Amino acid sequence: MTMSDNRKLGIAVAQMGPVHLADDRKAVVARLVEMLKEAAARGARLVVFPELALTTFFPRYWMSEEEAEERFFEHAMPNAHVQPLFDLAKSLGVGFYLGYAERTAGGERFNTSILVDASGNIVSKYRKIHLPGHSDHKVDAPFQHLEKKFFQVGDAGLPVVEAFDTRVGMCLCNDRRWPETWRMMSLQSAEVGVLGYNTPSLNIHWNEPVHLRMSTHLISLQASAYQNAMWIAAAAKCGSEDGHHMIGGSVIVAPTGEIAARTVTEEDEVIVANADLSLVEGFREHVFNFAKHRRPEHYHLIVERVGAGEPLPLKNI
Ligand code: CDV
Repeated sequence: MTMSDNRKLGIAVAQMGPVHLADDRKAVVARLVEMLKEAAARGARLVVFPELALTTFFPRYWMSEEEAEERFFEHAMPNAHVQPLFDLAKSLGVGFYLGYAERTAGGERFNTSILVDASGNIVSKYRKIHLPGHSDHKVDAPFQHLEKKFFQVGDAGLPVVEAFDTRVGMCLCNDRRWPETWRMMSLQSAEVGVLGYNTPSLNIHWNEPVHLRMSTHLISLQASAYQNAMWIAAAAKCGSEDGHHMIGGSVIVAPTGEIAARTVTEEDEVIVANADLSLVEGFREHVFNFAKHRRPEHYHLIVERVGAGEPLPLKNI
């Protein structure tokens, strides 16, 4: 594909290595600060951090909701722990995307992310919609996946916001596996989708071979970037958190479906791409010109049915 000089956005993904139970917020934020500095020095204007970036991936542990709130949730954003990140971003003129566990003033709990612009203002918030896992205690399992216990289903939709001279859509982890996530973004003309994830290498829900964890992750992102003609920037928290391994494979994917940048470690690592946003326009004028080619009158089951059901009656045969 030919690239144009017209519309470029320096996007960085700041992958995180493990965050252990013993690691405090101050130490974690210091790591984020270092990666933000590196990303800015390498030309990024937007830095994408992982889901639940400030703590270990705590839904793997059985505990009461009250204990989880006390240990792992943020009760305000920004707060004293993350303020250094906001201050640095503002002074460097760089924005960021950050996932964290949110406890609202009204006592609700969400798996949340925020988009912060180059002036240090929170310009959008997302609360995770596709919550995987379970709410009961699986006593025989090697670890838990308690997102359905600790979090409510998000109530902020799939937001797309004008920022960084483009439109940015936000989502978290399991959302990437659902085509509806990305279609909701592209129908709002998002040109960039940002994603943070924690993907355990073992899946306690079904016996999925370990190698498929990486391939289903990449397939989801590459297909979604292409089919929705958008850039996707995806940041992992990975490596072994107190013996619980999670995949890396943080990527920046172009609207061609090609991987423009990919991490090679399971540690803190910054990757950068100078994303040509005109690629989005090219696809949307031609093969994925939605206004010309989509046929929503034939898609009604997508919003009418949740689970799979019977085939529709045959028509005009
Ligand atoms: N944090 C996640 O949403 N993780 C899921 C796992 C449980 C499959 C994921 O889709 O990666």
